[in-house]
Amino acid sequence: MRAAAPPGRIWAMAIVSRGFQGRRRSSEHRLPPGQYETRDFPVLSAGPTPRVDRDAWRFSVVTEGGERRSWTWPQLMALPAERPVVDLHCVTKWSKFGTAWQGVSLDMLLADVETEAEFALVHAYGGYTTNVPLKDLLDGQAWIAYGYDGRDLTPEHGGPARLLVPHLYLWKSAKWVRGIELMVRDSPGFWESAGYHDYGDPWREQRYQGD
Ligand SMILES: Nc1nc2c(c(=O)[nH]1)N[C@H]1C(S)=C(S)[C@@H](COP(=O)(O)O)O[C@H]1N2
Ligand SMILES: [Mo]
Repeated sequence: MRAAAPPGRIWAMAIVSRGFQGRRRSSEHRLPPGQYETRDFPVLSAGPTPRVDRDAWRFSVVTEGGERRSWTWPQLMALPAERPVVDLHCVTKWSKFGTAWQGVSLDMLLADVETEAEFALVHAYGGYTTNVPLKDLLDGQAWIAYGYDGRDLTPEHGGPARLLVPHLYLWKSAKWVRGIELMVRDSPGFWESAGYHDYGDPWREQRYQGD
């Protein structure tokens, strides 16, 4: 019998579609341990904001064998864009729910790259680095994001483009991203070398080494 959906089903669908506007769960359940919710979008940068010209901008992937693939800005723009809506969690304890981005999935950029590497060191214009296991950049978990809230990503927040890997603390989402170095062995980035956790899962509160 498929004549009518049971009332329970209709109610569930209403909840689900509300979720796409950004209130999927009550805020306690969206908030990892030790975090608080903010509506602002704070800017956290370890140094000055680099101004990167789109004409000169490149994004490169370099394998453990030294093979390089690079994309210019028009080449990035020509790739299919996704519009992830995600919660952000900064290690300084603020979380921001339902942020709306536009960017290219790393699945797309890494699809033709042949590698045995299990680790990635992400490099940014300005010299910032951060390490992420390669598998955390795949399967719809990470993007090269160039749009935020329907507009171009501003330089303060990492424009022209930043990494977005929202299931890890936000220091992993390198602003002004310029490339990914694939590595057979893990190597710490900027904050990881300064005592922050190698992996940085907010739900396991992996803030510092040893957490
Ligand atoms: N290149 C670069 N990326 C960076 C940083 C940085 O200093 N340089 N700071 C990180 C940290 S600690 C955080 S919390 C987020 C902050 O992103 P936002 O300024 O857009 O909020 O960017 C991350 N990415
Ligand atoms: Mo941070």
